[in-house]
Amino acid sequence: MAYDPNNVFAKILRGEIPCNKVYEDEHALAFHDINPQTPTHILVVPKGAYVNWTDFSETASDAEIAGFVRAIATVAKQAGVAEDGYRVLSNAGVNANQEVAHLHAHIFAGRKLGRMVP
Ligand code: IU
Repeated sequence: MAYDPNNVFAKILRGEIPCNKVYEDEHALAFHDINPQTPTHILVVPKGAYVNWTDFSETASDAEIAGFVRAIATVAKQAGVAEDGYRVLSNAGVNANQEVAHLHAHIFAGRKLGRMVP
């Protein structure tokens, strides 16, 4: 799928739409989900223009990939949920109900989470 530069996370990255930012570095931006499903629900997005794991893994640099993964762990620690535990989830594609076509990882935390079910 071609990357749409007008997707909402692209607009957030460009500063055209505000977000409740919790973390930013060279490779990633993290902000609170606008419709939280758990007491802590943060989205981490890579700064590059990637739709999903396919184009990210095939075209991002190793530094971008490492930066994104590190940002997820850093955000969880910074949010104070690393000790008690959290869930990282990323929807990719239609069957997973990916709503925003810019790669992102959800961090869910702040309460006991149910078992993962498809
Ligand atoms: P999904 O993995 O693509 O299904 O999740 C997209 C998430 O982006 C979803 O949890 C929305 O609540 C969230 N979101 C947001 O935080 N800010 C927005 O402006 C929009 C969606 I549109």
